[in-house]
Amino acid sequence: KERLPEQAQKQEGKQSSTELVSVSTMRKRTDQEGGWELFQASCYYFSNDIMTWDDSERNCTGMDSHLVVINTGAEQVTFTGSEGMNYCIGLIDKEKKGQWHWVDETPYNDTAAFWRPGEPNNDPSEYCAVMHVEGKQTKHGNRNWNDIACFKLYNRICETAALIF
Ligand SMILES: [Ca+2]
Ligand SMILES: [Ca+2]
Repeated sequence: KERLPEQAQKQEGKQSSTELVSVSTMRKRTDQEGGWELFQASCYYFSNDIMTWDDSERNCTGMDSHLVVINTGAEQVTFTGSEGMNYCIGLIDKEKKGQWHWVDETPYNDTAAFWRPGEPNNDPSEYCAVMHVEGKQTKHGNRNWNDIACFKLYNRICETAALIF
């Protein structure tokens, strides 16, 4: 985890805690620096490639992280704004019973869930979750999660705690 303190120090000056960075900006920085984007208490990685949900989670854990877990409304807001892409998030209904679980064991809380209206639509084949980052807080505002078929290929956002010493 040595990269994290270094990354955190490097970016400390360039980002105030109140600044809201658009997902496009975060993604661009990830691309340019091939690294991780610091926001509040976490570092995020935006993939360029697409994978199934399982492979996405495996890829994140291989980098000492996990698919992004949305803990607060503020964190959710971080991932809204112009893009038009689907990203796997760390939410899965493993037993296909309509019971959602976060990959890091954070308790799933309906009141801190940001499903698009009408989602999850509980289609029998849809038990993995993505967020669809769409342009300019459109009609659905910050509510951009969708349950999707796990075998389909999507981009991903990995998250790991920012270690600042
Ligand atoms: Ca989080
Ligand atoms: Ca759906």
